[in-house]
Amino acid sequence: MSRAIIHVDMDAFYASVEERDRPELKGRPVIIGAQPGSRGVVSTANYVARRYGVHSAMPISQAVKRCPDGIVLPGRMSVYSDVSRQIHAIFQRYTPLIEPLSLDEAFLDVSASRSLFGSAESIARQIIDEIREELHLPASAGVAHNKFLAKIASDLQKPNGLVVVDESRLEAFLHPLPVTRLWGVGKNAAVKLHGLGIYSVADILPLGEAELSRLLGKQGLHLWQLAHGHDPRPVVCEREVKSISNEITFEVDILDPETLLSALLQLTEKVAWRLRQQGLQGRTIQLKVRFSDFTTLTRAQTLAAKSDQTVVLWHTVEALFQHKLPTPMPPVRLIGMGISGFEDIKQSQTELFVEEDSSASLVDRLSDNIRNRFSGIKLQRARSLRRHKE
Ligand code: TTP
Ligand code: MG
Repeated sequence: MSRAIIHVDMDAFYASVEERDRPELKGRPVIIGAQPGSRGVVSTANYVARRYGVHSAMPISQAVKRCPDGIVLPGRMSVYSDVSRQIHAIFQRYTPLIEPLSLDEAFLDVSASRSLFGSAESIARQIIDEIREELHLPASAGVAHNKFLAKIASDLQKPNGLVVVDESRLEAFLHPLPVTRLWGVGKNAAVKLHGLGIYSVADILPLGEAELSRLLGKQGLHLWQLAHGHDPRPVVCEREVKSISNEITFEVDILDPETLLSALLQLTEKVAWRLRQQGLQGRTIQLKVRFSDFTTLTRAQTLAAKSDQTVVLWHTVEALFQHKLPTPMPPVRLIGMGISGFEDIKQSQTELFVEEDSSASLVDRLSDNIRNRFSGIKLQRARSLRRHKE
C-alpha cells in the first residue's frame, strides 16, 4: 500500500492569529511586519491586504503605498509559537510522525493511521476542522503519496483548501503547473528554464533525463524526478521533546503571593495538559522566578515517580514557591514552571501496570476531553487544588 502524506499549512498565519484575537480587525487589510517608515519588510498580510498586492518580504514602505488603509502590526512571536504547539497537539492525535518545517507548516505521515482514523483525506479534513473549531484559525492541507506533491497540493486552494492528489491522475495534476512550483527552482533556475522555453512541468518531459542533466547538471536530474512525481524523502520526526514549560511576564511587577500563585496554577494547568496531549510523563519539576531587578532564580524538585497529573505538578511547584524562594520576596516580573525527565508512556508497557491515583487521573482526562472538544472554555480547578491556602 502506498504512503499517505499530509502537508498542513496555516493560512496567513500571523495575520490570522491577530484577527482572531482582535475581532475589530475582521474584514480589514492587516499587515504584520516592520514599522511603517522603517526599512524593514512585511512578514505576512491577510487575504484582504493581499488583494492590494501586499505580500511577504515586500518592503513595508511599498506595502503601505499599495494599501494605505492597511493596519500594520508588529507581530507577537511568543503567541505564534504557543499556537504552533497547539496545532502540533492536534497533529499528535493522528500520528507521531510529524516533521515541522516552520511554525505554521508540517508534514504528517499518516500511512499507518488510516486503519484507525479513516482515509488520509478524512484525517486531513478532521485536522483542518479541529484547527478551526478549537483554535479558531484557518488552515489548508494537501494529501498525496509523497511530500513534494502534498506540499504543492496544500497551496493550490488556499485559504481553507483541501486538495488530494489522486495517484492515478498524477499527470493531469502535475503537467499544467508552472516549473517554479517544483521544489528547488528558485529565481536563477527559473530564468535558465524560461530561457530554454520551459514554463510548465509538461515542458520538461520531452527533454528526457539525460538532456536535462546535460543542461542543468545535478539539478536537472532532480527536476526530472519531480516532474514525474517521484519523491522518496521520508517524513523526519521533530527532535524529541526534552522539556515542556510555560511562563508569563506581568505588565506590572507583582508582590502579592496570591496573585503569583494563581498565575502559577494557570501555567501548571497548561503545561500538564500539553504533557498529556503528547503522551508524556515527567519527573523533574522546575519553578522559575524573575524579580524586578532581572535576577532570575530557578528551583527544581525531582519526583520519586514520573507523572502527568496536574495535581502532582501543582503540589510540587507550589511547595517550591512556598519554601524555596527568598523571604521577603522582591516584586516579581516573570513567573514560569516546567517539567522534564520524560519517558514516553506510549512506549513503556511495564509502566502501564503501575498503580496511580485514579481519581486525579480521571479528573485530568475529563478536563482534557472537555478542553479538546470545546475550545474557549476556561477550565480551572483553582479551589480544589489550592487546598494549602484554604
Ligand atoms: P507562510 O506559510 O509562507 O505564509 P502565511 O501563512 O502567512 O500565508 P499562506 O496562507 O500563504 O500560507 O509563512 C508562515 C508565517 O511565517 C507567516 O504568517 C509569517 C512568517 N513569514 C515571515 O515572517 N516572512 C516571510 O517572508 C514569510 C514567507 C513568512
Ligand atoms: Mg502559511
